[in-house]
Amino acid sequence: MSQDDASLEARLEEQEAFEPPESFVEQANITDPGIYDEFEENWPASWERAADLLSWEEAYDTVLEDGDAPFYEWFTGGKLNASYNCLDRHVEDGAGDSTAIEWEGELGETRTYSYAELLDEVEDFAATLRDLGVEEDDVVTLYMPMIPELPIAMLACARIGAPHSVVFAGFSADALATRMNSAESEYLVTCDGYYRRGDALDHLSKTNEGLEGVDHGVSDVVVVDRLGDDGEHDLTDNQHDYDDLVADHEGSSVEPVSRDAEDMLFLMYTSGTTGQPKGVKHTTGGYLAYTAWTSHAVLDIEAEDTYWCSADIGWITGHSYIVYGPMALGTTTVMYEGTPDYPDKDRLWEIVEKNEVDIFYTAPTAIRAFMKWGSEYPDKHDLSSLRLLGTVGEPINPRAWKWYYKHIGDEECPIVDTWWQTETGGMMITTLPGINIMKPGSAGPPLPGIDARVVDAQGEEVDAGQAGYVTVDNPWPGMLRTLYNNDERFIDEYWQEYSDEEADEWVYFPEDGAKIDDDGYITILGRVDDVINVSGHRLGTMEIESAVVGVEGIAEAAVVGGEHEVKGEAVYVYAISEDGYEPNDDLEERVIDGVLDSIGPIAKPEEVIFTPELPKTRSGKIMRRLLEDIASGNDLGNTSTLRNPDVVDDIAEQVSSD
Ligand code: 6R9
Repeated sequence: MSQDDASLEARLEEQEAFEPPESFVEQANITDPGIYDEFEENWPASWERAADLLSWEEAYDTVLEDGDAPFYEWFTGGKLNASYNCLDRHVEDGAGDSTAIEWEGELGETRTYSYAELLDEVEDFAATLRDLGVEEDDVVTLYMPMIPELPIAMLACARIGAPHSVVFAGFSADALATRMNSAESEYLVTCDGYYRRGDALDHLSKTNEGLEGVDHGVSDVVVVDRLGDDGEHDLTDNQHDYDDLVADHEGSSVEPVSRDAEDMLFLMYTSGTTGQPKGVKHTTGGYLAYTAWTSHAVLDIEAEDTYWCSADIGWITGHSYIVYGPMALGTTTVMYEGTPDYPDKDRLWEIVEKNEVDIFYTAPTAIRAFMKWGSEYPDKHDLSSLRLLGTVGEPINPRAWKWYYKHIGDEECPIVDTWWQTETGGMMITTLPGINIMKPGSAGPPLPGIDARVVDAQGEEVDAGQAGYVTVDNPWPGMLRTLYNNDERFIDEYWQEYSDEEADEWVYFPEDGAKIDDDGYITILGRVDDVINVSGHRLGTMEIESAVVGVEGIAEAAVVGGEHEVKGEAVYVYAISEDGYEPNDDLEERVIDGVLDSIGPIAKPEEVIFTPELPKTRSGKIMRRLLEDIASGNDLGNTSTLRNPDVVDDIAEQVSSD
């Protein structure tokens, strides 16, 4: 590292607030700070601004219908079609030739779809689905990896008014069966397989195993041939080859079905505190308006942009910010099939350079991996096309934020740290990149029109600096409408905690801990089950984690509470050392000092456990609950759904031998 670099690093490390770069502000979609007041003063009519980004077949007559709260309705009386909004209208406006999807397979092959071509594909597949017997309101399950047929199938479903339920391709056969059973879904679109680190994965066998667990009749299964000669392709009687079916429907014209604003667009299953996944229901008008609006206001997307969200479409982030939001705005959305380190650790930066990506949106866990691999990988590429960076999914520690800011954004790109959930449909707490100062580690203020607060257990707003819980006092268009077929659980999970039912005052509870500063910036501390209580003091495990990963030589860490006789709970640190650093007593000492320095003696770790990997869910979230059980010496139960189940035994052995 040169001396210049070293002093730059030192300056960055000290800096706690960052102004949005001038070059960004000059061209930003939203630059008037008056937008916050405007939303508040005119609420809920201010949400018309979001609805105005869409083309409505029939105008809505009410912005917000709150007569049956918390079963809110948005833009009632309005009619529209999501596939029309994401495709036809751009073609009608003369943008048929602009690129809709820029897809890259893991082996390096590419496919480009213009908006006109994508519309053709969607119409052909919509005609196919209809021919198979799919009717309006039938739930179609899509069990597919990151191949273009996935967004095509989603938009085809939307076109004929059949809600889709996408099941992440990395989920197990059991997960597929559970979701198809819950949604009583009789149609499935899947594929023969896909590539991971150069290997052809067999997806069809897993699909077939899942189908055995479906307890109602499945009419038809459509199988995309992704692998060609690399995949076995024996189909049963009700299974059809995608290409054969579509060839029979080539050139079809399928009118977009007119949907009520409140008609279901899709279901997305997400895990809850209990075993049964929750079927989160999103609707056509409110969801599409909300994702289009946040794509415009927060991601600063314009039709001319090339935009890349590296999430998987199997998660809500991919639904909202690969498919619906960006396509409603007519932008070019990049899709990548594979892993970021294949064939080498610069794969993503190669894709950014090649496609001249303007906006890049990813997860903190990915950024920490990039950091661990080292800046030589991004340094090999020209990333100067980038103008905005985003993160989502978990808190980002300031050190990773600054690395992202410097090594990917070259200090020229604002970073939006966007807090939201499957249930919220779109972003809720984040800076507006052309307006707000950025504070690494803090997501920012609630978006205009979002009444998010940080409250104590009684629902009273906490003072600046105090830990509390996030709540949202007013509804918003992108919110879930209910849990599929389970209104009761919907109320229990999200509204019971803070609402006053008698007074008809409803407060949404996302189950996240947070604190707020004097400027109204909210720092998310993690799920409330991650907040630990040490000797009567409430500590955010994420806060401690941030301190740990701030220590030189630590790449990644998870902090949990383990049961403790005297303190109630004690702090356990699981840490991965950076390449080139020995996980020895000295490093342990420095971790403990780091925590003491940044939080205080109350947070002093009981134990620091070095491990080569952390147990993660398939979606890449650290399984903190499991680490708590290890720390507490509890029975670990079934760990087979983890991405890396083997690591659990190794860690448990270390803890018990200490
Ligand atoms: C979009 C998505 C939701 C949970 C949420 C929170 C955590 C998401 C975050 C964040 C801190 C952020 N989360 N974004 N925590 N900062 N910017 O991830 O949806 O999979 O439903 O997860 O993720 O704990 O409650 P989902």
